[in-house]
Amino acid sequence: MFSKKILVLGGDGFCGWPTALHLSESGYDVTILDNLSRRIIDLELGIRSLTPIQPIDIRIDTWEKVSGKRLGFKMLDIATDYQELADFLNELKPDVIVHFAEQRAAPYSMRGAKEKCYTVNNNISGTHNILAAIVSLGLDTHLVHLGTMGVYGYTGAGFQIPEGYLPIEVKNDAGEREPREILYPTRPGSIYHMTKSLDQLLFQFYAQNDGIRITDLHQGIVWGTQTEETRKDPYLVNRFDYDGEYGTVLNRFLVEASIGHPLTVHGTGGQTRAFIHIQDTVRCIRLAIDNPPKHGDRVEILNQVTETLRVRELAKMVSEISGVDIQNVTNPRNESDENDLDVSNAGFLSLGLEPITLDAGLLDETIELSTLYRDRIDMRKIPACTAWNQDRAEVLNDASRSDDV
Ligand code: NAD
Ligand code: USQ
Repeated sequence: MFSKKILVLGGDGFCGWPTALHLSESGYDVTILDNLSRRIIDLELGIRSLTPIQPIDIRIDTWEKVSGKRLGFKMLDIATDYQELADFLNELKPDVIVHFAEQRAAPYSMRGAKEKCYTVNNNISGTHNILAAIVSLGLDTHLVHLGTMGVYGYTGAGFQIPEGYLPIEVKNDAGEREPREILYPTRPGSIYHMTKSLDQLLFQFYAQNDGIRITDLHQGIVWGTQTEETRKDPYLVNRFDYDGEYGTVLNRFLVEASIGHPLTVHGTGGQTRAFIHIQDTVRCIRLAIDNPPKHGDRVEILNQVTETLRVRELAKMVSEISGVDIQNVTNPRNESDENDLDVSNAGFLSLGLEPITLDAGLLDETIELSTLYRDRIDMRKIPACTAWNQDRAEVLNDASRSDDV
């Protein structure tokens, strides 16, 4: 039987690892490519995954033992090693490339000039190198990229945010109104989110100029840890970030709850964000692979989200199940304290996604995992200290001085 060859870029990461396992379990021939830069950033920041993730070779051997299926692995930097990447793609000739391999933390991307430059160079060059290699090798590869909801911005549009394209009307030269569709105007809130906005333009160009088939998934904040496959053996456990740079809001609240640390709500907590459980992430990727756009189509953009909630609603939910207090801390980010967010996810629902929602008992699973590994939690790494700009830095400094008094 023909089995699609899938290359998972960034397959050692939080979303990439469970996706690689899910695709392998589903019968695809899967190869992971990763430069292990996240493990190096962990060392640089003095942080580590809450869960004891195994080295990549042990992960791969364990999966073979559990499933009887072997994952390929290539260690390579897609942003700096163009020729090696092109040679590898030419050898593998993947039917599908799933692209997770970017620096993905907004706070890390705002730490300083070094991290801003790294994030832009890594993310933009990586994405462009893949596109240029597909064209120059004449590959018929479907590229599935992980984008972000943050490209739309969080200003509260006053209407449901569509999937990537905004229908507008323009007046033509004869003064008649004509309908058009344009890429939704981006309004990124961090350097990281900005790289995803720039990725979109690269995709638009290569789809239109070279007919590459591209699916761009605007994903919300991923929560949870384990999936059906990563639960099969402790050595397959997924990465879990809880620190102030890489930890995302709901996962941080769940870890805080497990150690009795007050839940760190930034500002009023009126920020509305979109969420998706990691199990749904891997299902969505498979649906995207199984439903590629046609040659000559524009970039297929799907919003990979299952629900929207305010940060304070999340905190209330976690506080109610754990009894831990909520603390409104000074917000280090330059963002609206209160925003509405209504976003369409009609594409994935029409492809058959049955969303997992927040009250599905999976909050308990993550709290249990945090409790199991509580000895690995470093309390000093919990505060989010990266200020978005000079004004925010001064407000944060003032707040910490008044805490000292
Ligand atoms: P992660 O940091 O856990 O994983 C990213 C992986 O990519 C790491 O293993 C890293 O070593 C690898 N990588 C980075 N740059 C590379 C390069 N130049 N060459 C080769 N490998 C490289 O991040 P994640 O949470 O798994 O996110 C994966 C993707 O999904 C990212 O693009 C991110 O923007 C997107 N996303 C994540 C979330 C979330 O909540 N985690 C939400 C929306 C979108
Ligand atoms: N927040 C808190 N307390 C915390 C941590 C965060 O109130 O302890 C707030 C933030 O100020 C922000 C919101 O929670 O308003 C979300 O922050 P986050 O760190 O959970 O998410 P974000 O920085 O947006 O980034 C994450 C992933 C990124 C992905 C994005 C999807 O790291 O890779 O692209 O979620 S989205 O937000 O939909 O664009």
